[in-house]
Amino acid sequence: MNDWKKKAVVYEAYVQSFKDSNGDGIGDIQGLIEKLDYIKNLGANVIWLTPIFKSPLVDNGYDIADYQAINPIYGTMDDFKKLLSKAHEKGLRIVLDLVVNHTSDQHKWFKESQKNKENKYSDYYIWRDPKEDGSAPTNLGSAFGGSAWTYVPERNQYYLHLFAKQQPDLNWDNPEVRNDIYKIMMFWLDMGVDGFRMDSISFISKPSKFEDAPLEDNKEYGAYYYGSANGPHIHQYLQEMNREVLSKYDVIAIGETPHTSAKEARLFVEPERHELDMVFQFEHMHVDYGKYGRYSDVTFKMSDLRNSMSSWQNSLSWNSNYLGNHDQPRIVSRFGNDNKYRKESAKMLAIVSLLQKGTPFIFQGEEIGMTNLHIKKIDELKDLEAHNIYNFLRSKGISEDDALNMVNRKTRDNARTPMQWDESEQGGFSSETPWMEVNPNYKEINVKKDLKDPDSIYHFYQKILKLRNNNQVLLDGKYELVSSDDSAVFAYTRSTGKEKLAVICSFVPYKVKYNLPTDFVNRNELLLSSYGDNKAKASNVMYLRPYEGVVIRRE
Ligand code: ISL
Ligand code: CA
Repeated sequence: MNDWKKKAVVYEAYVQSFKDSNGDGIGDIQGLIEKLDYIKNLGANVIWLTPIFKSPLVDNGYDIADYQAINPIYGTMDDFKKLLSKAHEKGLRIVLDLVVNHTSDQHKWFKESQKNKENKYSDYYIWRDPKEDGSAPTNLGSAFGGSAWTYVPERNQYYLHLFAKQQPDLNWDNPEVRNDIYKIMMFWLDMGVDGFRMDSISFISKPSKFEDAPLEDNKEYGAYYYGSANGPHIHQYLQEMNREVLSKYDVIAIGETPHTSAKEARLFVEPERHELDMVFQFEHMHVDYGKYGRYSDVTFKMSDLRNSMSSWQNSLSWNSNYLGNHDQPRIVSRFGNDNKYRKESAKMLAIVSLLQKGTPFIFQGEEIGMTNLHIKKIDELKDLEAHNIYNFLRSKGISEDDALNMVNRKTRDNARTPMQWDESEQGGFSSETPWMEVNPNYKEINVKKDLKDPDSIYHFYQKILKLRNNNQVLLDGKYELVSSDDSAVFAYTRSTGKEKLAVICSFVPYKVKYNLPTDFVNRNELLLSSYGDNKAKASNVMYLRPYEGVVIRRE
């Protein structure tokens, strides 16, 4: 991996909720341009934009109707070019979301494809005949609920959609599909875009023969990823994409790979395979899954989080380090404490994740400790996933209150509320009513406040990123877990031949005693503490305050 990629620090901007520049309540490209310095000053140098392309927005833009057109609600192609050049002037790179496991059903390819079996696009999607009784080819369910197959009378066939029925899956086995995708990629790369985050990329290669999936817990449908996660030709296609496109540019390729084990993930990212630079894994996002999967009323155990993150650190030479994104709850609400210790735990979570080996990813709002939204009525939620799940939970006899609580903990809307810029109405996000309500705590939690306060979460992110940038050992150094039997503290070291740092993080709301790793005893220097003060050198024991995170150097 070349130097700039190693030093990349990625800020994920969920565009429609980042900054509205023209008062229509929707974040836009111009708004992003206004805030480039904000992102740069934080210490990020790459911005990943969630999809900004033409889309009917059934899944907030992850349903693309034209890959080469900007959705007018975000601005124009000229605005985008301006963003690109302004960002480049400031030394910031721009990464786009490439959503090519599926398109929107409004894409011209699909509109043609569904007409009959004889046109140029008829084989662009995954079409299968009904069963003899006319029912769907298999029991596969969609990720958002219901069957993954939808019937189209014109073809007397079903098409596959792992996600919403308005998101038909592309047929990557068709070389023309792959070619068209490569052309789209080159269109953006030739314009100067610096890389892609590839949505759901582990699902692109489908099984040649679809089969019924085993049904768990009297569910009606089989798991959506059954047979499609890491399908038969996935690596052949990614190597082809690398050969045909990526290798010709100096760009970054980040794959989103749900339902991929660490062993399988190696095949995507080990450099000699010439596929992608890194992947987003999901194992550590499953630490609080329960009987109802993601939407269960379960709280994570720190040791599970530690084991999962460490095993990925040990398995891959480079990781994408993240705790949250636009699909996940707010990290301080999920893994920290969004009440009394919001500030302390937000800082600690930043240390624990961003200093592991790999690329740090910061999702907008994490840097000021934004929290989950606690809605009171299901109608207040926007996300289609939340509504489907709520109905499913209710159908299983779960009470309204309990179902709402389960959805509140995990709904993707938690991450999608507008960015809280200041204490003015609508949190300074927009002059009008935003497309989605601002979290009512915006007067307490906002950027303006954090920029003023030297002890803020924002300023602490700056410190962490500076530390990473100025210490080669944090870029290249080996990751080693210190102890795997401590229930309160997640500690690891980063080391090269001569240098060694220890990152020590408490996950509990009280003071804990921590015995230093032997080689740090009596010889350590404090580089960073989330409590900001300079403690006296620790001899062999450290007393960590609630949610305290520290970085020490071996002397
Ligand atoms: O839903 C999941 C876990 O709760 C994941 O397994 C899911 O498959 C994965 O997060 C895929 O997400 C991406 O593709 C979706 C889109 O809705 C998400 O916003 C995007 O990040 C479909 O394009
Ligand atoms: Ca706008």
